[in-house]
Amino acid sequence: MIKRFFLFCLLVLLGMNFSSSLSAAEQPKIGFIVKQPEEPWFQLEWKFADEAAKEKGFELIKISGIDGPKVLAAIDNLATIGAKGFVICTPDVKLGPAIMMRAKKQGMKVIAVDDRFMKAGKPMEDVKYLGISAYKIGQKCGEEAIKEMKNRGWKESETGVCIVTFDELDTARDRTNGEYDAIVAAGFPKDQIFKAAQKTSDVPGAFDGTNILLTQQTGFKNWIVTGMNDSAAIGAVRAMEGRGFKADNVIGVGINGTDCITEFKKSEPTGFYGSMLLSAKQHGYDTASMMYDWIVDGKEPPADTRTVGVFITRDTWDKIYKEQGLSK
Ligand code: FCA
Repeated sequence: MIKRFFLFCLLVLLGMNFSSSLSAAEQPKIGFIVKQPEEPWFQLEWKFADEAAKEKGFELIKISGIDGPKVLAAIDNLATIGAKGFVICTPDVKLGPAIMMRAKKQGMKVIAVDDRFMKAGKPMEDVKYLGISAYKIGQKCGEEAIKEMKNRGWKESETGVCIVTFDELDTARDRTNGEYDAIVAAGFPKDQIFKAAQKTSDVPGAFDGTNILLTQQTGFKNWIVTGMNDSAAIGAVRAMEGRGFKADNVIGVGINGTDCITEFKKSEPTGFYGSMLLSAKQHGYDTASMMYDWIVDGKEPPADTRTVGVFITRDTWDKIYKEQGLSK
């Protein structure tokens, strides 16, 4: 009897060992390539994708793909180690066809996240995509900025609007068009709304673009600044500070709600007023999970998923972060 019991235990233990080593070896590998790994937004996407990997049991390979050659090399490397698919926020939407060609050659599945692939100036609708409801989110930024302008009792005639634009990118253009339209819809004079083009979609790009605008427009006491994301608004706020416009005279509104937390945590408020907090969890966790289900169960992801956002400010972000399980 005792002998039998020990034999049973031994078999159970062996079985456990065997099955766990088997599953480790058989865990599918999934790549997650991002264009700007230094942005907190992309770090959060990765973090949530990692959570999906732990829960579902796959290996997530996080790769920085800052330009075309790096992305194509990353796809080849992923194929070499046996990955069957990847999620990507491409550094350039025009790389879409080249990425798809390489993925096809390597027999890999692709989900585009955040930035949609373009071919001959049109979105590649045949590539699975998860992105934000860009225009609506932009509109909300415009509405919130105008609301705050009214709260502060600023005179319209003394206020300029600076919209930092990055028109090469569809999702960016939709966002800034939404911002512009909402501000115009609120009755704000069109000739006091200015676009400051970004050469690069980062803080220095927005800083430079806004500085150029500020050398041309010197007559305003107050400024509303907004753009495609937090980096755009932060760059513009820094340029404003350089010209003496501080928190009391600047309403900066961003998008992402992730790259602006350092602004909110500063002991004194800056001109960065608020941001549309997007769902990094859906962008990271959901896309990675969809890729897993596609590879393992053959379940195709939806063709086009759009996510929404919620407005946060220096006063509300902490509470909303806690509610969403984002606080550390
Ligand atoms: C783009 C932007 C990011 C983020 C994302 C949802 O990729 O560059 O900052 O806003 O869309």
